[in-house]
Amino acid sequence: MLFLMGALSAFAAGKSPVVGSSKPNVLFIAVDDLNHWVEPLGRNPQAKTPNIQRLADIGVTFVNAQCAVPACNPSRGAIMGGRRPWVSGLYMNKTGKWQDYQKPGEGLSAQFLKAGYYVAGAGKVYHGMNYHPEEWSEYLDDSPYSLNGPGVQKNDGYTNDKVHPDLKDEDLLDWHSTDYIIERIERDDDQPFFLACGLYKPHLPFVVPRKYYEPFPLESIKRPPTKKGDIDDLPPAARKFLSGREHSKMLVNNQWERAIQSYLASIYYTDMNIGRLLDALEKSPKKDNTIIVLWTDHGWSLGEKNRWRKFALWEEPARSPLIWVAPGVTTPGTKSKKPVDLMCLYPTLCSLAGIERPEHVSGHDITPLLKNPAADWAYPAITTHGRGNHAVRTETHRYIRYANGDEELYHNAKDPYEWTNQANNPEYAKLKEKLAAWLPKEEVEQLVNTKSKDKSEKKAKKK
Ligand SMILES: [Ca+2]
Repeated sequence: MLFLMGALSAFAAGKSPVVGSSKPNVLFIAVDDLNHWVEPLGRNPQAKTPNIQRLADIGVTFVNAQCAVPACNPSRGAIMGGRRPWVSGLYMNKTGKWQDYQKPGEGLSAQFLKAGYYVAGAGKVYHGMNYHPEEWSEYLDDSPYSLNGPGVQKNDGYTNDKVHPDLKDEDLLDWHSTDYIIERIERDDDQPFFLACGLYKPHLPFVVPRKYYEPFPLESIKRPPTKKGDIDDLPPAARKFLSGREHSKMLVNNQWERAIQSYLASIYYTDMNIGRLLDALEKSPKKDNTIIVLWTDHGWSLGEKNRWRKFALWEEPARSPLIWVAPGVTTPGTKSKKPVDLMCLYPTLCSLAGIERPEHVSGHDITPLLKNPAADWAYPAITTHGRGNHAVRTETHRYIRYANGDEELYHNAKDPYEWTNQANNPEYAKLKEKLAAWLPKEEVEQLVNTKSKDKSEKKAKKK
């Protein structure tokens, strides 16, 4: 009866009594291959990300956030589906489509849809630019748009050689994904929204309009710090992830600085689109009732440990920008040093919106850290790259163990680039044991790599 009276008085005041209208909106920003070269994390002072900094200024930045998996397909599958690779079996980019591991209705957006939200998405939220249609009210049809602009091929790589002189902001899909989400932020209705904007850049090829290169003249570009002999103390299992040939090519062709320049330009372009989303929300009457979360699927190496890209368990490929704004919960401009991994997204968003968390969902609800970034936190962040290979990251250390038992241990607080593997130092034996206790006791099998299976079948047929 009380509820009915409330509804009637809302009518009298000229407001429509939409059920759930007090629920917070969610602006969910997913960025592809954006590493910790963003201003609030400060890993590379050359980077320009004024809008990501602006977001950090109104929220809480997690300075020790780690991906669940350092590859697009399994990272996104784990975050959006709520299952770690060792539970789902989705370990790598090539272990099948994420849809094979997640039934419609199990995903994060589906919970918001069921709770009465308007749920729309654009761009790369899941890998492969696709989604379960049942889990969204609407999704941007991206078929008219180009990922990289006219004339650019997927493998056109690391430098700006292929950038068309007249390439414009709106020639790239990300511009349109951003527009699509802005249009929905601006809608004047009372239904709460969950809007997911999946930005594809800075993913390769590093091709964005020319103006984004201008603040980064080639002669000013500095390489990240490296140490001669850094990789000499890596165990055999770790060496598989070094991709040395790619780095040699970079050196032979004198392209290291050019690649860094192009990555910085690509980040700067992405930051511009994030700024457009923030502008729209700032102007909206909904801004004080909208949660914002910015995350990236994993980090990226640019020559550290003589390697490039993601696909490894070290700090560069595993550390991920993660920033939250939750009105009434977070304090503007704060930082949390507590280690969290991106499995937190699903349970935390459910918790903040008062939506029941499905039973299959793992990961920690980090609401206590959103309220108090220095709150007691008992858990490390865990990253998995292939069955049996895991990193356990605390506020100060990283422990890596591979399927064959090989180990690495780094004192990140003293050795931020992980140059000195302390795994064989007896001083750390107890710490290693403590961190190893977080590793999964059982892991499901990895399905056969569908591509290599095709190849081996073709080979067998040829014979
Ligand atoms: Ca080393």
